Amino acid sequence: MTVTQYLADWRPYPFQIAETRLEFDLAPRATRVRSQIDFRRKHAGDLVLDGAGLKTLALAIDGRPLDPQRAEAGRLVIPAAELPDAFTFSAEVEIDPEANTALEGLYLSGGMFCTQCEAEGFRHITWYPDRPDVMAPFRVTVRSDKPVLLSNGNPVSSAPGQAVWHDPWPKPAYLFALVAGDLVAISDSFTTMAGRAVALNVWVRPGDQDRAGYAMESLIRSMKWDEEAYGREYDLDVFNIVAVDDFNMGAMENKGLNIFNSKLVLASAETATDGDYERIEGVIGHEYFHNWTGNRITCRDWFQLCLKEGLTVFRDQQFTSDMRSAAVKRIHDVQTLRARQFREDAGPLAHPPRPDNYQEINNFYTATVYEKGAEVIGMLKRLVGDDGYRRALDLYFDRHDGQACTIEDWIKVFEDATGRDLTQFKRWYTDAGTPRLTLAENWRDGRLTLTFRQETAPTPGQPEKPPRVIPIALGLIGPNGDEVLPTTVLEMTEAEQSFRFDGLGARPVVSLLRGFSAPVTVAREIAADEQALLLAHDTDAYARWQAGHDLALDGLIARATGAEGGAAFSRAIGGLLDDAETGPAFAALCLALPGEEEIATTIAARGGIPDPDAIHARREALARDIARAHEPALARLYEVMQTPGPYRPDAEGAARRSLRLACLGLLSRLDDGTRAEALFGAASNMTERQGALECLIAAGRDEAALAGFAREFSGNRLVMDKWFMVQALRAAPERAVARARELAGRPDFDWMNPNRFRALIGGLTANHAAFHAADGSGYAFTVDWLMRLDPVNPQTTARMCSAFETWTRYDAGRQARARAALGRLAAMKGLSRNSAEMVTRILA
Ligand code: 0A1
Ligand code: ZN
Repeated sequence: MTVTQYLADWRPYPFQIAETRLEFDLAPRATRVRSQIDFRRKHAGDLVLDGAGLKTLALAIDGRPLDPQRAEAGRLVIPAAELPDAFTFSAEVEIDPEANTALEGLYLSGGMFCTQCEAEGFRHITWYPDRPDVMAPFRVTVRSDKPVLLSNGNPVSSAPGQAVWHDPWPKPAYLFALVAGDLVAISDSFTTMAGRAVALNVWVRPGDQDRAGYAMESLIRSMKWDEEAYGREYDLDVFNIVAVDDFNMGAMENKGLNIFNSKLVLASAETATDGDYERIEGVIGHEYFHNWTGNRITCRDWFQLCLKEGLTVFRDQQFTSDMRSAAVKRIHDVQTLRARQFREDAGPLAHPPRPDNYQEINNFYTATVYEKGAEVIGMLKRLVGDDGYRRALDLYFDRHDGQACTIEDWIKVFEDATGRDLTQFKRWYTDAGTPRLTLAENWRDGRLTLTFRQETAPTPGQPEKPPRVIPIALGLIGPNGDEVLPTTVLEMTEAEQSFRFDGLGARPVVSLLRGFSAPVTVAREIAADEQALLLAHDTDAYARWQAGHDLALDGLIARATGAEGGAAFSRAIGGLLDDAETGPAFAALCLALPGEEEIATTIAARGGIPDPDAIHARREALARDIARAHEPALARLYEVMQTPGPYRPDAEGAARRSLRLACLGLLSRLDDGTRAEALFGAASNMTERQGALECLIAAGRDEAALAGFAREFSGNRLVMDKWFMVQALRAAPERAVARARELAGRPDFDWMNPNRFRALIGGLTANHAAFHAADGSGYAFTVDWLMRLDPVNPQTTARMCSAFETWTRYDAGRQARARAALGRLAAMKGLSRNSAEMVTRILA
């Protein structure tokens, strides 16, 4: 039976909790959990508690036993008539962490006890009001023979076999955490702006300490940044981070005890790439920033998820821009948004940043809630200005500290702090779909008239799309490359709207949507030489990159549909390579051709049917043409961009390596991987190692390199994940499915580990032409594995179903094969609620 939850059905919980006390006696097969919860009545109503998979041994109210049989599947209801206004509910339950392969609640990872309670994991631990608007201080006793015993808050006492923790800050159950294991810490301390000392620990398995330093440095930078940028100070005596190998997501912001997927903690030059380092810094920041945006102020219900996630992503993006290059970060974020969120918004899984119904909340940790949620905040900031934003955030923290809030509360602080009416703006939160902005230009007697239209296609459940407020940042570039109008923000509020610019000498080129000022797609007539002018002269880095990217995309689409294309892009690359040394990261971004998925998306958006094989072949051909046309410059840059001296994971070094690898990628199309082989043998860092390996795989010259890599890193799970991933992702499409199948048969394909599963199966689904192989082998292989994983780990299975969200854009043959594969999954006996919801929506 599927039950849909509706936002409109939310009702306040009848009770508040004065304190929650928990005692754990940990054992792999039979952990005992004793709870005491002090309830006080606030409103009329029964006591309703959530529980899942619990063996209930005892229940009591104020010490008077209740029959444990009263617990039904999933719920325990005690009628109001049986309850005084203030009472203590107690329970004793038994749970089995070792059997918990879903990694939700209390489970074991590599012999270590750990928890994951967001969104509804706590009900797998004990009976509780498992909803984010019920907040309580927690006192937790952990008994175990493991040497390190951790929970939220401050340590009260610690002795061999037992530790007591107290978290004074009221929190919902989803922020509860417990860890018990054989762990070692690297430790440091941070003095807050008020002068309080905070003990910091990053806990890892013995032997991993030498790879935890960067996580610690990132934590310290995050704490300092949040004080400087938002005036937010940390509020406990200790901050613990624990790295675990088995984790469904990236990391989790449990109060004072963040739990991380080990791939977002552990890094060394030899084992992690520049991208890994940047992600570690960003996610450490993200989870730390949640302490204020998520923990001190949390969500009233799960429909409001983007209240904490959109804002915290926005804050981590600001942090990374401040630590690294703002321009490069913005372009990366736009790339991710387009690749993941625009794709989601254009298909059957489209939903607004604040949905109003769901079946399984774990299916809503999406690019829309996270990344679009962040874009919406970026627009708000642009509309109210930096000062308005700062005033609104100060008011938010002041007004709502300690509360569980809604998007309405969030919008209200902006209205109150700035005096703006944000009624229309709110549609960004409630409406799904990506607006398509079209621009028509009229030039006459020194006057440029820009007429914009906005249109949003219907999305599931939302046929009508009224116009939204769209901040359009633009500038004007004269024909000689000079900027004749600096960045100006137009506020579009109507379906169609014109803006005039007078007194211009010669017809300028519009540099549109500077800084990607709104999450929209743009359709405009622009000549290749105008795009080249923007690429050469625009003052806005994002708009420059976009101009080059559009040139490449137009060329690729012309080719993919049979025509010649890409010559203008190739010419523009010439100019770019000449001054690549002054901005290597930017040059690398421009050199990277649009991916096959993006080409397919663009073809579909323009009303065509993408042919994955043709897209692959023509993209390869353009890459080869560009390499041939610019070989000397690329070869020179490849040499010049070496980074001598010891590896440092900073933005500068990363920029040089990214340009070097972009050159190598193109050159490998000419030298059959000769340079890549040399680099693979000589590289002392994983960035170049992996970059070279990817080139060798694409060139089909990978046997020795892969064998050497596996020999060297067989003991390192995270590095071996890369080994699995790059093969599935980079193998030539005609070989990839067979290769993935072979890899899946290896004894070290530990598929119950989410990282390993995602590496191989996710690697293949991201190999566009392989996943969409015309014979359906990519679809069938993927579904075989999803069916195997679903009973073990529904969350990870369900998330990976989104590989199929674009299936209707392909030809009839592929559609039939995708439908057949999805049909098998849908018909599977005992399919989880998580996957059932995904497949139903995808097939709808
Ligand atoms: N709140 C975390 C994300 C997260 C969500 C669910 C999880 O388990 C199902 C785990 C982590 C974040 O935004 O980082
Ligand atoms: Zn988050």
